[in-house]
Amino acid sequence: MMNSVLVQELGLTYPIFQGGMAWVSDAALAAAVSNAGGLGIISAMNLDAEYLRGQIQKCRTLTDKPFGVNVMLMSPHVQEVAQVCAQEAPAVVTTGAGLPNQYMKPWLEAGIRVIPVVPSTAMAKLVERAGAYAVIAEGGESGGHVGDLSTITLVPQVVDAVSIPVIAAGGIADGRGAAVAFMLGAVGVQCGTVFLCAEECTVHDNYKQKVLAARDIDTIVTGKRLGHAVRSIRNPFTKRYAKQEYNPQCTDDELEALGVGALRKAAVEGDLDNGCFLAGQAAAMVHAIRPAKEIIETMFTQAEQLLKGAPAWVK
Ligand code: TUI
Repeated sequence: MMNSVLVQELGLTYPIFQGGMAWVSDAALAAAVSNAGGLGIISAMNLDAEYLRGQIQKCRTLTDKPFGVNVMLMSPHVQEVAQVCAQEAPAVVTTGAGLPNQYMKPWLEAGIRVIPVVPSTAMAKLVERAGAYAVIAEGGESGGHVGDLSTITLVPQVVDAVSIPVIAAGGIADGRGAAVAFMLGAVGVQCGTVFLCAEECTVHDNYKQKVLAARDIDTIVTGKRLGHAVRSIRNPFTKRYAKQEYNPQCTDDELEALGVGALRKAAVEGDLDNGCFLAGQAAAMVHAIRPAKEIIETMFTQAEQLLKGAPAWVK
């Protein structure tokens, strides 16, 4: 078994979070991960507060274990979503795509452990000062909204910059990645892409098939021109988008309009041509649809073996 502050203090069996993925991380997936001994996370994405309340309440009927909520800070509903978090008080709130400081006080007062995703040491320090319990240092290998640094450079720098626990994310899909995270000074990992192919994940089957078919170079980052770079699996949508991104005749508003609804089209409709299939570089390392419990247990059996074998490298 892994020895980690996340296991001791959050009541987990395995030090792994399931990332909050828009249109993917619902109560069913979160409960499956929590029941398997990790921390399941419901994504509030860009829907309203009542959607989130319903998902939290549903999750409570599916598991007695702790779970979390991910607040996407660019959501138009972020104020009311933040309020529902304070009212419903899940064990953990993670945040993404922005600085959460202005929302944190009511969460902390409700006894929630606030764990922001940070793409830099500067942001890690800011949220530490505001009372974050831990940070998730997410490298640009991840799917969705990406920062500039890679996981292998970001994690140790964040570990050195703050005194709160650091969780590593971005590019981790098996026990090798998890073992590396601990070597870099992290106390746990957050994984998204590998859980897209969890049996309990309710995303459209075409999405799972896109992940299963992905090769190493099949993801692409688009959206830099508008200031929010996102990584997804190459398809006709990303081809059209990338072309327009470099077309000076295409206005920013037109570019923005191209992306509207594309996540939903991928996750709910399985629209292979017009959907945006967010996934990390680890997509190519996902080879099967498996129960969440099996994904987690296999990962940590391998990580434990590797870490136990580490002394063999030293004479
Ligand atoms: O948030 C994510 N991943 C996401 S959010 C998302 S929805 C979306 N759709 C279109 C455009 C943008 C988002 C899809 N995937 N991961 C956590 C994460 N947070 N990665 C990077 C960051 C981040 C970036 C900048 C956190 C803070 C930050 O602060 C910069 C600022 O000035 O706000």
